[in-house]
Amino acid sequence: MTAFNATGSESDVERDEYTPEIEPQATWCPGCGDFAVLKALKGALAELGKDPEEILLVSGIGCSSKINSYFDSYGFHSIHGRPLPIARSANLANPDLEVVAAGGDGDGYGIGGNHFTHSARENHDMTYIVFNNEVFGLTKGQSSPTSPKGHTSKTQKKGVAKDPVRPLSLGLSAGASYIARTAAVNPRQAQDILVEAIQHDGFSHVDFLTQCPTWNKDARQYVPYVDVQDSEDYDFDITDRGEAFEMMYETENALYEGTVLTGRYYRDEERRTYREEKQMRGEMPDDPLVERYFDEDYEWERSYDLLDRHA
Ligand SMILES: Cc1ncc(C[n+]2csc(CCOP(=O)(O)OP(=O)(O)O)c2C)c(N)n1
Ligand code: SF4
Repeated sequence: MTAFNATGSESDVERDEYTPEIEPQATWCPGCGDFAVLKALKGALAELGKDPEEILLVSGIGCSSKINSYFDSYGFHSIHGRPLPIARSANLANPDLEVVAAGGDGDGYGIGGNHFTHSARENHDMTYIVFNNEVFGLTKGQSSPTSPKGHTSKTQKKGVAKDPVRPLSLGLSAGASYIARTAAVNPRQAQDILVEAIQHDGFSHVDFLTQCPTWNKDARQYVPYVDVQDSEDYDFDITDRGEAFEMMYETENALYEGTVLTGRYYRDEERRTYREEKQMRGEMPDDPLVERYFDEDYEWERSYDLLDRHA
């Protein structure tokens, strides 16, 4: 069967091609929002006509990071909070790979928060999907960086005393050049957003609201969403950083007041990726490391010169 993408062009790649031949024993709970991310990602890559061998999926540790087990492509199931450094290096070594990094809100906005801000700052060409269920799922329900103030859990019996991390504003202030939020309850929008994020040249940050019915029954992820881009009330210029900040401020407050707003918030097509910036400065050769590695005639002296010059 042929898949059609948002612009109507055809792709011969089917969603099922990303399903491993030997399916692992499912360890995601019934009703977990992570299934929706998996489906949307497979759908987006199929829509784009990407073969599984063109993809590298790098994850951290957490329920969400188990996505690698359910996905057939090159993969790297790394350590807690560390998918981005691995994804960055892979992208620099082999820019032909479509690099997707994935993990939970604890993984990305907590322990890996520093990698998140600096990957966005450097505008590495990749898509980063954060499964935001506002809780630590794998370790059984502790409050996470996005749990709202007052959220009670086994570790926060009297309720979280801190304000939550504001992921969209954080991504924008750090320098991500594509930012969107979508939700497991909205599969069509989720797939469209992942198509755009993957196509975007630069660091794409997708905050994906997922539900954890096992440990976070109160999450607002079940509340009906409003698509900011489709709503007449939210007519703004997606390329204007100031307007994006205002929209995010409104959205991130609204989330904690009970309204889930999702959609695209920011897109900067002009900004150079890290690779482009380095190449423009003559600090990175045109031929990627992976090609040099497999090229028996490669003059390694050239790389050493380059290293010396920039040491
Ligand atoms: C360095 C390190 N610290 C802590 C842990 C324990 N740990 C594993 S997963 C996790 C949090 C998972 O929550 P999140 O990243 O939000 O993902 P989810 O399980 O909700 O998808 C923690 C604290 C670990 N594995 N490694
Ligand atoms: S514990 Fe929560 S996040 Fe983990 S698989 Fe179950 S429902 Fe999903």
